[in-house]
Amino acid sequence: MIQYAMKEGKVLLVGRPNTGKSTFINNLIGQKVSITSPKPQTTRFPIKALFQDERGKIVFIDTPGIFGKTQDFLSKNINEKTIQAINEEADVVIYMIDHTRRRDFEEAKVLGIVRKLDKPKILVINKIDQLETYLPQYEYLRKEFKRVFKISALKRLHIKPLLNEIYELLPEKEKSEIGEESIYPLLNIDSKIFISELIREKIFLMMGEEIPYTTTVLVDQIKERSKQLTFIKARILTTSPRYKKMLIGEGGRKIKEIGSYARKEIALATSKKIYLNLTVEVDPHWQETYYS
Ligand SMILES: Nc1nc2c(ncn2[C@@H]2O[C@H](COP(=O)(O)OP(=O)(O)OP(=O)(O)O)[C@@H](O)[C@H]2O)c(=O)[nH]1
Ligand SMILES: [Mg+2]
Repeated sequence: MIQYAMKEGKVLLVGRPNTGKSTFINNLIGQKVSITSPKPQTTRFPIKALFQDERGKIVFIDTPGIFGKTQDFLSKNINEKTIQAINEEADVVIYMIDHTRRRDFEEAKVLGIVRKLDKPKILVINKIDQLETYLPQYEYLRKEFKRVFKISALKRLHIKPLLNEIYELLPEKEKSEIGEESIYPLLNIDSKIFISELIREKIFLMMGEEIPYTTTVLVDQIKERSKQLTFIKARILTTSPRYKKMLIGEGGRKIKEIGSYARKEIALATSKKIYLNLTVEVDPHWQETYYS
């Protein structure tokens, strides 16, 4: 009998905010493991997700987008932690860019970090389904990256050749070294993180520009009331009474909308009926408490 060694390794996704890193991972895995939104820095901590097929196993590590300007505590902290995560071991690095946005100092900052990484790198130009382009501004990168792929993470275009290349670059392993316990998918009713991330995503999608950055979500309780019904208690923390008012909305309309949208998705993902008790609280110091 011929024994084929399996390929196995870690692939790190790096890029400025909003380039489509989380969308790429979700669409590759086939379920939501990392929340996405049109707002920058939706992802706040590295998220690992396991991809498997007949060729082997790949742990994708999604990272928060690196901000160019970091004046506030939260984004400074996220940047620092992301850079730490980037420097941890990975077998392959995917540097993802969004050709629909101009190259600027933020892109230069990320490129500076990527340049220092002594690992096989792949340049991925995402959002090729979009016609508006600044691609000529990125052409110079072709000299630096031997491997360049143009994809659409959203429309799932040209993902296959990229995946083939990743497998080419990964080492062969006689025996799997991946500990399943350390890996999401977060799609699990017991996961407080998964639920708080889904609620946070709805805030990113349903509130104006500044509000999402003033908030975080804590899940206090997940309790099975019966075989069918699960009770969840969660709190949105925000930094000032003014934001609390906006999150609640007139007659409680906004918070109801956020809660209902999140509840439906949690129910769908877990095949359970969900009762979600969602409230808003003011905590001016949540960033220091939960992100340092
Ligand atoms: N048109 C188009 N939009 C995309 C594509 N990939 C992602 N997007 C959109 O780009 C926005 C950002 O996507 P995310 O996946 O949240 O981006 P990210 O890089 O994870 O962002 P951060 O977590 O903030 O670093 C979302 O509105 C996505 O729907 C794509 O291939 N084409
Ligand atoms: Mg993301």
